[in-house]
Amino acid sequence: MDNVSRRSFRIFCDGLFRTECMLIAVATAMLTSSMASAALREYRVHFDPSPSPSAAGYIMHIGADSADYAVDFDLGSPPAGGGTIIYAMDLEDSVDLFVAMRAYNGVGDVSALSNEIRVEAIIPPPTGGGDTGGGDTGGGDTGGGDTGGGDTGGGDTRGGDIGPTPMVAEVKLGVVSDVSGMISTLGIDGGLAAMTMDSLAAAGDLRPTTCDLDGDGDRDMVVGFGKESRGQIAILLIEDGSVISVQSVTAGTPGYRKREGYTTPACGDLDGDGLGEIVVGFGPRMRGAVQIFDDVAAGFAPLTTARSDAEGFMQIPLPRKFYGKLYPAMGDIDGDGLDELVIGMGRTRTGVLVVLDDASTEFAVHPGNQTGDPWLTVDAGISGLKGKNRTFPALGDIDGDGRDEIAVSFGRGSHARVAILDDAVDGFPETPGDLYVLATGRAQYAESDGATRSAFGDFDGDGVEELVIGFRRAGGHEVQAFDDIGNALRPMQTEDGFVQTANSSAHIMPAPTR
Ligand SMILES: [Ca+2]
Ligand SMILES: [Ca+2]
Ligand SMILES: [Ca+2]
Ligand SMILES: [Ca+2]
Repeated sequence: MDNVSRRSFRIFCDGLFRTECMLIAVATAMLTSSMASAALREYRVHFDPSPSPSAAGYIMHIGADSADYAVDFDLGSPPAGGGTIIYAMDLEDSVDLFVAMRAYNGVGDVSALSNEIRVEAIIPPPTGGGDTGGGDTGGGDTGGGDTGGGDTGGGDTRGGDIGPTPMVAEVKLGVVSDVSGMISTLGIDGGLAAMTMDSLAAAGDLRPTTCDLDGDGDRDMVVGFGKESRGQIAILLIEDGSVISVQSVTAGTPGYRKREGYTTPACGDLDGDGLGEIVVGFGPRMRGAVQIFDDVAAGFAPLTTARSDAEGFMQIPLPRKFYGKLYPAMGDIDGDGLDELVIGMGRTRTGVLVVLDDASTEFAVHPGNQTGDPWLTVDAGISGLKGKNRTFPALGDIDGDGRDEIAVSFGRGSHARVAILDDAVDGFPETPGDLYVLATGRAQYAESDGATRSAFGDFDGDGVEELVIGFRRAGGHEVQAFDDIGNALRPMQTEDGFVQTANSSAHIMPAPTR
């Protein structure tokens, strides 16, 4: 594995082509010392899924010698409902690589290897010229043929000279706390800057979210904490990167605060007046209720509506027998200027989301949901979780059309896949072709843990939002940023999109303040 570095592969399994899954390898050349000289290459490899109905997933094998594979990656299965998988991994780019596939079934039996394709090494450009080199080398032209469980079709290759999109210098990607309770922000160079202090943050369980609470055009932050917080939530108004006001609210019933106490807040403008409201998700003891707090002008008092009581508690429609946590998020999925309320859930049989319309409709189930159920199923092709699916939504306009998409992160065992649902107008959210599944994280993390958190922000200042992904445990010290859809979800800032802190035990929670 020592020589595995610097080349990233992407795999798309596109639901529009049910019988065909495409594998795209993106190879990014490291070109001498010139910053702007990285060349991006994409390799497309098509393969037909195994004809066996018992095939549960696919493994990609890669080696530096033909038929001698040093590393393998469990790709899981393509989403049953269709969609696109993009799989990124870092690989050596100075040697030819040989790639083959196997299918496996639910009890771990594996098929014979498919035929093999070769991905050619990237030939370094002449040095010293200072110009961007790269050219169009690489791009293994792969033959067809079929073997075993997979028919590996021709790999059509695409050259290019596109490097990672640079971010605006002042972008902060997430927050981290230390044992003193200091909450720091992660800059694009991996540096940490102290933002505020909160004794509740000392336990290391931060649940931050960002939005414009006071209508001044920049983002503020709301932070929930773990059990020891007993429902306390910090509200940080931020201007020019500095915290100018700290307020707090206490969420949950007295019994909840005592026994579970942790909170997952979201914020957004539910009534379209330009000021952000706060919605808080809880653990199982709140039995599927969230709590809504009004905006800063109302002193963040509980918001009473036809659906929420005097304390702001509102029951969310739940699948039967649901007994888990709720993870709210907000965004404008229909472009009417009011934010919808999207609720992710813990411990469900499949990935489930509830999408409620804004406050003007009293949080009715959003009409974009045509399923007949109050919830939507999000199938990212993750198998084997057995009732332990968790969905963590985030909303942002990643295609720049003025309506927010929903990114859904999942828990442990999800191979670091993130599903992206198009907005409520352009096919929201059940059209298979509109469900993208983005494979994130380093290959080893995706395999061993795979839990992610997503957040959106405009990191390059072009007015379109990008996506930042956070990990945990062994992956917690870094986040990974992806450019918008118009820029093909390419990595940002670094060639693989990772921005990391020097402290390997840090746990960065994605929470862009831009
Ligand atoms: Ca509002
Ligand atoms: Ca809306
Ligand atoms: Ca959009
Ligand atoms: Ca942008």
